[in-house]
Amino acid sequence: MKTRIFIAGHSGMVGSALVREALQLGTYEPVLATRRELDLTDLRAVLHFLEFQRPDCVIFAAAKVGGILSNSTFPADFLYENLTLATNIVRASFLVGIKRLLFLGSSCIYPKFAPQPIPESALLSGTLEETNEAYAIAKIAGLKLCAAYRKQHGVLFHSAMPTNLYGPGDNYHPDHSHVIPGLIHRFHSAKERGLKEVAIWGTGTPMREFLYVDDLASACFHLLTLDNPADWINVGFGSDVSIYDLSLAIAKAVGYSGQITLDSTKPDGTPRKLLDTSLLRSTGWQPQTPLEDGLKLAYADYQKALHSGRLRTI
Ligand code: GFB
Repeated sequence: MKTRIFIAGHSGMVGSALVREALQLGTYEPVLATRRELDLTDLRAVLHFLEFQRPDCVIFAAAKVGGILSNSTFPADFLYENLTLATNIVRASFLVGIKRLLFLGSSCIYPKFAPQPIPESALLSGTLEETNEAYAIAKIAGLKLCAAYRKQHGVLFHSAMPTNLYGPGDNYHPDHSHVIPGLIHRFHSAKERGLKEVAIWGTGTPMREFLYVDDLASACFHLLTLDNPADWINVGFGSDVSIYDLSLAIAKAVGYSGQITLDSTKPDGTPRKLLDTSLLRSTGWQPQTPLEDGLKLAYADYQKALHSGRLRTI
Protein backbone atom coordinates (compact mmCIF):
# COMPACT_ATOMS: atom_id res chain seq x y z
CA MET A 1 0.00 0.00 0.00
CA LYS A 2 1.21 3.51 -0.83
CA THR A 3 2.10 6.03 1.87
CA ARG A 4 -0.38 8.89 1.75
CA ILE A 5 1.57 12.11 2.14
CA PHE A 6 0.05 15.57 2.55
CA ILE A 7 2.31 18.04 0.73
CA ALA A 8 1.33 21.40 2.21
CA GLY A 9 2.16 24.11 -0.33
CA HIS A 10 2.26 21.81 -3.35
CA SER A 11 1.86 24.55 -5.97
CA GLY A 12 5.03 26.43 -5.03
CA MET A 13 8.50 25.73 -6.42
CA VAL A 14 9.42 23.38 -3.55
CA GLY A 15 5.99 21.77 -3.27
CA SER A 16 5.80 20.95 -6.97
CA ALA A 17 9.28 19.38 -6.85
CA LEU A 18 8.07 17.26 -3.92
CA VAL A 19 5.03 16.11 -5.91
CA ARG A 20 7.29 15.18 -8.87
CA GLU A 21 9.58 13.21 -6.58
CA ALA A 22 6.70 11.45 -4.78
CA LEU A 23 5.20 10.35 -8.10
CA GLN A 24 8.56 9.26 -9.43
CA LEU A 25 9.29 7.17 -6.34
CA GLY A 26 5.95 5.44 -6.89
CA THR A 27 5.52 4.41 -3.24
CA TYR A 28 3.73 7.60 -2.22
CA GLU A 29 0.26 8.92 -2.90
CA PRO A 30 0.32 12.74 -2.67
CA VAL A 31 -2.60 14.32 -0.83
CA LEU A 32 -3.03 17.85 -2.15
CA ALA A 33 -5.25 20.90 -1.69
CA THR A 34 -5.17 24.13 -3.64
CA ARG A 35 -5.25 27.49 -1.88
CA ARG A 36 -8.89 27.83 -2.84
CA GLU A 37 -9.74 24.42 -1.38
CA LEU A 38 -7.84 24.90 1.86
CA ASP A 39 -6.77 28.07 3.67
CA LEU A 40 -3.72 26.97 5.64
CA THR A 41 -3.93 30.08 7.83
CA ASP A 42 -7.25 28.78 9.21
CA LEU A 43 -6.62 26.18 11.93
CA ARG A 44 -10.17 24.80 11.85
CA ALA A 45 -10.00 24.32 8.10
CA VAL A 46 -6.64 22.54 8.35
CA LEU A 47 -7.98 20.28 11.12
CA HIS A 48 -11.09 19.46 9.14
CA PHE A 49 -9.05 18.67 6.01
CA LEU A 50 -6.63 16.39 7.84
CA GLU A 51 -9.41 14.62 9.73
CA PHE A 52 -11.13 13.90 6.43
CA GLN A 53 -8.00 12.93 4.47
CA ARG A 54 -6.11 11.06 7.22
CA PRO A 55 -2.70 11.11 5.48
CA ASP A 56 0.08 8.91 6.89
CA CYS A 57 2.55 11.79 7.00
CA VAL A 58 2.99 15.47 6.17
CA ILE A 59 5.64 17.54 4.42
CA PHE A 60 5.45 21.20 5.29
CA ALA A 61 6.47 23.18 2.19
CA ALA A 62 3.96 26.03 2.52
CA ALA A 63 5.63 29.37 3.12
CA LYS A 64 5.60 33.01 2.24
CA VAL A 65 9.02 33.36 0.61
CA GLY A 66 10.89 36.08 -1.18
CA GLY A 67 14.29 37.57 -1.85
CA ILE A 68 16.28 40.01 0.21
CA LEU A 69 14.26 43.11 -0.75
CA SER A 70 10.88 41.49 -0.23
CA ASN A 71 11.94 40.11 3.18
CA SER A 72 13.20 43.48 4.38
CA THR A 73 10.22 45.45 3.02
CA PHE A 74 7.39 43.24 4.36
CA PRO A 75 8.65 41.83 7.72
CA ALA A 76 5.17 41.75 9.28
CA ASP A 77 3.79 39.61 6.44
CA PHE A 78 6.77 37.24 6.54
CA LEU A 79 6.64 36.79 10.31
CA TYR A 80 2.87 36.56 10.72
CA GLU A 81 2.14 34.29 7.75
CA ASN A 82 4.97 31.87 8.32
CA LEU A 83 4.32 31.67 12.05
CA THR A 84 0.62 31.02 11.47
CA LEU A 85 1.31 28.32 8.87
CA ALA A 86 3.74 26.61 11.24
CA THR A 87 1.48 26.62 14.28
CA ASN A 88 -1.58 25.52 12.30
CA ILE A 89 -0.03 22.66 10.37
CA VAL A 90 2.01 21.28 13.26
CA ARG A 91 -0.84 21.60 15.76
CA ALA A 92 -3.48 20.13 13.43
CA SER A 93 -1.20 17.25 12.45
CA PHE A 94 -0.67 16.41 16.11
CA LEU A 95 -4.37 16.67 16.97
CA VAL A 96 -5.45 14.26 14.23
CA GLY A 97 -2.79 11.73 15.23
CA ILE A 98 -0.27 12.08 12.39
CA LYS A 99 2.92 10.39 13.52
CA ARG A 100 5.43 11.86 11.09
CA LEU A 101 5.91 15.40 9.79
CA LEU A 102 8.83 17.01 7.97
CA PHE A 103 9.03 20.79 8.40
CA LEU A 104 11.02 22.85 5.90
CA GLY A 105 12.94 25.87 7.15
CA SER A 106 15.81 27.87 5.69
CA SER A 107 19.53 28.44 6.13
CA CYS A 108 18.73 32.01 7.24
CA ILE A 109 17.82 30.62 10.70
CA TYR A 110 21.53 30.69 11.57
CA PRO A 111 23.34 33.74 12.99
CA LYS A 112 24.75 36.30 10.56
CA PHE A 113 28.33 35.57 11.67
CA ALA A 114 28.03 31.82 12.20
CA PRO A 115 31.14 29.67 11.65
CA GLN A 116 31.44 28.53 8.01
CA PRO A 117 30.39 25.98 6.94
CA ILE A 118 27.49 26.32 9.38
CA PRO A 119 26.85 23.29 11.60
CA GLU A 120 23.37 22.57 12.96
CA SER A 121 24.72 23.43 16.44
CA ALA A 122 25.09 27.13 15.44
CA LEU A 123 21.35 27.69 15.89
CA LEU A 124 20.60 30.50 18.39
CA SER A 125 24.28 31.17 19.05
CA GLY A 126 24.26 34.76 17.77
CA THR A 127 22.40 37.69 16.19
CA LEU A 128 20.42 37.09 12.99
CA GLU A 129 20.93 38.87 9.64
CA GLU A 130 18.54 41.82 9.80
CA THR A 131 17.25 41.69 6.18
CA ASN A 132 15.57 38.34 6.86
CA GLU A 133 15.13 38.33 10.63
CA ALA A 134 11.33 38.09 10.47
CA TYR A 135 11.34 35.04 8.20
CA ALA A 136 14.12 33.43 10.22
CA ILE A 137 12.27 33.86 13.52
CA ALA A 138 9.14 32.22 12.07
CA LYS A 139 11.22 29.30 10.78
CA ILE A 140 13.09 28.93 14.10
CA ALA A 141 9.73 28.87 15.91
CA GLY A 142 8.43 26.18 13.52
CA LEU A 143 11.50 24.02 13.95
CA LYS A 144 11.36 24.36 17.74
CA LEU A 145 7.63 23.62 17.75
CA CYS A 146 8.29 20.32 15.93
CA ALA A 147 11.10 19.45 18.34
CA ALA A 148 8.86 20.29 21.30
CA TYR A 149 6.00 18.06 20.08
CA ARG A 150 8.51 15.29 19.47
CA LYS A 151 9.95 15.63 22.98
CA GLN A 152 6.67 16.00 24.80
CA HIS A 153 4.48 13.61 22.80
CA GLY A 154 6.86 11.21 21.04
CA VAL A 155 5.66 12.06 17.52
CA LEU A 156 8.30 12.05 14.78
CA PHE A 157 8.10 15.73 13.81
CA HIS A 158 11.49 16.82 12.43
CA SER A 159 12.94 19.51 10.17
CA ALA A 160 15.15 20.12 7.16
CA MET A 161 17.02 23.41 6.69
CA PRO A 162 17.68 23.95 2.99
CA THR A 163 20.19 26.41 1.62
CA ASN A 164 19.13 28.93 -1.11
CA LEU A 165 17.01 27.06 -3.66
CA TYR A 166 16.29 27.57 -7.36
CA GLY A 167 14.67 25.71 -10.22
CA PRO A 168 11.43 25.19 -12.16
CA GLY A 169 8.41 27.14 -10.93
CA ASP A 170 10.45 29.89 -9.26
CA ASN A 171 9.09 33.40 -8.77
CA TYR A 172 10.56 35.77 -11.38
CA HIS A 173 9.31 39.06 -9.97
CA PRO A 174 11.96 41.71 -10.81
CA ASP A 175 12.15 43.08 -7.23
CA HIS A 176 10.70 40.44 -4.93
CA SER A 177 12.37 37.29 -6.23
CA HIS A 178 15.59 35.61 -5.09
CA VAL A 179 18.82 36.32 -6.92
CA ILE A 180 18.80 33.47 -9.49
CA PRO A 181 15.29 34.01 -10.90
CA GLY A 182 15.79 37.79 -10.61
CA LEU A 183 18.94 37.69 -12.73
CA ILE A 184 17.59 35.12 -15.21
CA HIS A 185 14.73 37.53 -15.86
CA ARG A 186 16.97 40.60 -16.05
CA PHE A 187 19.59 39.04 -18.35
CA HIS A 188 16.93 37.53 -20.60
CA SER A 189 15.10 40.87 -20.96
CA ALA A 190 18.42 42.67 -21.63
CA LYS A 191 19.32 40.11 -24.31
CA GLU A 192 15.92 40.54 -25.98
CA ARG A 193 16.17 44.33 -25.92
CA GLY A 194 19.86 44.48 -26.89
CA LEU A 195 20.86 46.33 -23.68
CA LYS A 196 24.61 46.90 -23.29
CA GLU A 197 24.71 46.51 -19.49
CA VAL A 198 22.84 44.91 -16.60
CA ALA A 199 23.18 45.93 -12.94
CA ILE A 200 23.27 43.33 -10.18
CA TRP A 201 22.45 44.29 -6.59
CA GLY A 202 25.00 45.04 -3.89
CA THR A 203 28.76 44.64 -4.08
CA GLY A 204 28.79 41.21 -5.75
CA THR A 205 31.03 39.90 -2.96
CA PRO A 206 28.53 38.00 -0.74
CA MET A 207 28.90 34.24 -0.98
CA ARG A 208 25.86 32.00 -1.44
CA GLU A 209 25.26 28.27 -1.73
CA PHE A 210 22.58 27.12 -4.19
CA LEU A 211 20.70 23.83 -4.38
CA TYR A 212 18.57 22.74 -7.32
CA VAL A 213 15.05 22.19 -6.01
CA ASP A 214 14.73 18.60 -7.28
CA ASP A 215 17.79 17.75 -5.17
CA LEU A 216 16.01 19.19 -2.14
CA ALA A 217 12.97 17.02 -2.93
CA SER A 218 15.13 13.89 -3.08
CA ALA A 219 16.73 14.87 0.26
CA CYS A 220 13.30 15.28 1.87
CA PHE A 221 12.12 11.81 0.87
CA HIS A 222 15.47 10.42 2.00
CA LEU A 223 14.99 12.08 5.40
CA LEU A 224 11.56 10.47 5.66
CA THR A 225 13.20 7.03 5.50
CA LEU A 226 15.43 7.65 8.55
CA ASP A 227 14.30 5.99 11.77
CA ASN A 228 15.72 8.55 14.15
CA PRO A 229 16.68 11.77 12.33
CA ALA A 230 18.10 14.75 14.23
CA ASP A 231 15.51 17.42 15.09
CA TRP A 232 16.86 19.58 12.24
CA ILE A 233 19.29 18.69 9.47
CA ASN A 234 21.01 21.00 6.96
CA VAL A 235 20.38 20.35 3.26
CA GLY A 236 22.96 22.04 1.06
CA PHE A 237 25.02 21.65 -2.06
CA GLY A 238 28.40 21.68 -0.31
CA SER A 239 30.12 24.67 -1.94
CA ASP A 240 29.31 28.32 -2.56
CA VAL A 241 29.97 31.03 -5.12
CA SER A 242 30.26 34.83 -5.03
CA ILE A 243 27.24 36.76 -6.32
CA TYR A 244 29.45 38.28 -9.04
CA ASP A 245 30.61 34.85 -10.25
CA LEU A 246 27.04 33.63 -10.06
CA SER A 247 25.96 36.52 -12.29
CA LEU A 248 28.61 35.52 -14.85
CA ALA A 249 27.31 31.93 -14.80
CA ILE A 250 23.70 33.11 -15.24
CA ALA A 251 24.65 35.47 -18.08
CA LYS A 252 26.37 32.52 -19.79
CA ALA A 253 23.37 30.21 -19.32
CA VAL A 254 21.04 32.89 -20.71
CA GLY A 255 23.39 33.89 -23.54
CA TYR A 256 23.77 37.54 -22.49
CA SER A 257 27.14 39.02 -23.44
CA GLY A 258 26.85 42.65 -22.26
CA GLN A 259 28.54 44.25 -19.27
CA ILE A 260 27.67 43.53 -15.65
CA THR A 261 27.65 46.52 -13.26
CA LEU A 262 26.96 46.86 -9.51
CA ASP A 263 23.98 48.67 -7.95
CA SER A 264 25.38 49.59 -4.53
CA THR A 265 22.08 51.16 -3.40
CA LYS A 266 20.74 47.60 -2.88
CA PRO A 267 21.60 45.50 0.19
CA ASP A 268 24.14 42.67 0.29
CA GLY A 269 22.54 40.75 3.15
CA THR A 270 24.56 38.21 5.07
CA PRO A 271 28.20 37.93 3.90
CA ARG A 272 28.20 34.13 3.69
CA LYS A 273 25.94 31.18 4.58
CA LEU A 274 27.46 27.90 3.50
CA LEU A 275 25.85 24.97 5.28
CA ASP A 276 27.80 22.14 6.86
CA THR A 277 26.06 19.13 5.32
CA SER A 278 28.20 16.41 6.85
CA LEU A 279 25.34 15.15 9.01
CA LEU A 280 23.04 14.59 6.02
CA ARG A 281 25.85 13.13 3.89
CA SER A 282 26.67 10.67 6.70
CA THR A 283 23.18 9.23 6.24
CA GLY A 284 23.91 8.42 2.58
CA TRP A 285 22.48 11.37 0.60
CA GLN A 286 24.24 13.76 -1.77
CA PRO A 287 23.09 16.31 -4.36
CA GLN A 288 23.11 15.42 -8.06
CA THR A 289 22.86 18.73 -9.93
CA PRO A 290 25.91 20.99 -10.45
CA LEU A 291 25.11 24.73 -10.53
CA GLU A 292 25.90 25.07 -14.25
CA ASP A 293 23.46 22.26 -15.17
CA GLY A 294 20.81 23.57 -12.77
CA LEU A 295 21.02 27.07 -14.26
CA LYS A 296 20.45 25.66 -17.76
CA LEU A 297 17.41 23.73 -16.51
CA ALA A 298 16.09 26.79 -14.68
CA TYR A 299 16.49 29.00 -17.77
CA ALA A 300 14.76 26.40 -19.96
CA ASP A 301 11.85 26.40 -17.50
CA TYR A 302 11.78 30.22 -17.49
CA GLN A 303 11.53 30.30 -21.30
CA LYS A 304 8.83 27.65 -21.34
CA ALA A 305 6.80 29.51 -18.71
CA LEU A 306 7.30 32.84 -20.50
CA HIS A 307 6.10 31.51 -23.84
CA SER A 308 3.12 29.68 -22.38
CA GLY A 309 2.05 32.75 -20.35
CA ARG A 310 2.40 31.03 -16.96
CA LEU A 311 5.46 32.88 -15.63
CA ARG A 312 5.14 33.46 -11.85
CA THR A 313 5.86 37.08 -10.97
CA ILE A 314 4.10 37.57 -7.63
O1 GFB B 1 18.60 35.60 -3.24
P1 GFB B 1 18.60 36.76 -2.33
O2 GFB B 1 17.51 37.75 -2.47
O3 GFB B 1 18.61 36.16 -0.88
O4 GFB B 1 19.98 37.58 -2.51
P2 GFB B 1 19.49 36.11 0.45
C1 GFB B 1 21.23 36.97 -2.52
C2 GFB B 1 22.32 37.97 -2.84
O5 GFB B 1 22.23 38.30 -4.24
C3 GFB B 1 22.29 39.28 -2.08
C4 GFB B 1 22.33 39.71 -4.41
O6 GFB B 1 23.62 39.67 -1.75
C5 GFB B 1 21.72 40.27 -3.12
O7 GFB B 1 22.12 41.61 -2.90
N1 GFB B 1 21.66 40.10 -5.66
C6 GFB B 1 22.26 40.61 -6.76
C7 GFB B 1 20.34 40.01 -5.92
N2 GFB B 1 21.35 40.88 -7.70
C8 GFB B 1 20.15 40.50 -7.22
C9 GFB B 1 18.83 40.52 -7.76
O8 GFB B 1 18.57 40.95 -8.87
N3 GFB B 1 17.83 40.04 -6.96
C10 GFB B 1 18.08 39.53 -5.71
N4 GFB B 1 17.06 39.06 -4.98
N5 GFB B 1 19.33 39.54 -5.16
C11 GFB B 1 17.21 35.32 1.38
C12 GFB B 1 16.31 35.67 2.50
O9 GFB B 1 18.37 36.01 1.56
O10 GFB B 1 17.53 33.96 1.35
C13 GFB B 1 15.19 34.74 2.64
O11 GFB B 1 15.89 37.00 2.35
C14 GFB B 1 15.54 33.29 2.39
O12 GFB B 1 14.69 34.87 3.91
C15 GFB B 1 16.46 33.10 1.23
O13 GFB B 1 16.11 32.73 3.52
C16 GFB B 1 16.94 31.70 1.07
O14 GFB B 1 20.33 34.89 0.38
O15 GFB B 1 20.23 37.37 0.75
